[in-house]
Amino acid sequence: MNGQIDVIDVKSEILEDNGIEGDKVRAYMKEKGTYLVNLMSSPGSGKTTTLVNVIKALKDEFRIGIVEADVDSDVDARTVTEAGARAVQLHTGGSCHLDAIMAKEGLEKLDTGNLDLVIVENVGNLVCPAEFDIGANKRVVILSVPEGDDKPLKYPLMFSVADAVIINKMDTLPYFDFDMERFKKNLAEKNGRNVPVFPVSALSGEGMKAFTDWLTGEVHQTLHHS
Ligand SMILES: Nc1nc2c(ncn2[C@@H]2O[C@H](COP(=O)(O)OP(=O)(O)OP(=O)(O)O)[C@@H](O)[C@H]2O)c(=O)[nH]1
Ligand SMILES: [Mg+2]
Repeated sequence: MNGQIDVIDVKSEILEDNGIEGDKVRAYMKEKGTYLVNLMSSPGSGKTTTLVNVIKALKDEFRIGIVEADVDSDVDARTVTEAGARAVQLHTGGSCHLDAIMAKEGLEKLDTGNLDLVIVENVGNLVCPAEFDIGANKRVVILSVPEGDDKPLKYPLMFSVADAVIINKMDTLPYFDFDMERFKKNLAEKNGRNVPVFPVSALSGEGMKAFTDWLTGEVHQTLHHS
């Protein structure tokens, strides 16, 4: 043994026409006049808790719908409904991600013609959802402090496709060795677009206004200039 690590590429073929399906969803949403966000993270990073903050902050500004995607259960759909959004729950039947065709089923069910902003909470996973373009205007990735600042290096595709990154659970910073500058350096290595980073605590709501302000600006810019 010489200490060399064998790296085996095990990635299977990506659906070749998913990009085309993503474009169809984008055209469908444009026609409806609805802005679409694809929200992705590991399980438990705080997607649903963030959504509750966003719904509470923006429900007077926008008519908001949520598509929840999980392998099973409807707990998240119930949580966001209680917060004041219209929601549908998709079960992926064991699949670790949504593709554009699955997402469109949820969007049609939501009747997006009456909505300004739809956020898809993707299946909790930092690998598979990154590979699928579901036709969103923006892809937002959440990373929570306990997961560590090295994640862009380990899950490069997810961080390279991100249009914005939320760093959640900032209230736990004293207990972990998460270093924000190191994170930003790791992110920049995999994503050269200088995307915004929003440090927040979804639990307390701290920092969330910067994110909801950014999102509001993006929605207005897209819906009123297209
Ligand atoms: N301390 C702390 N806990 C948080 C914060 N945000 C979320 N949590 C907790 O983290 C746990 C998971 O949060 P969720 O919002 O359900 O995470 P999720 O990403 O939607 O999880 P899945 O849908 O299962 O992938 C819950 O117990 C939340 O209360 C935060 O900012 N700080
Ligand atoms: Mg959730």
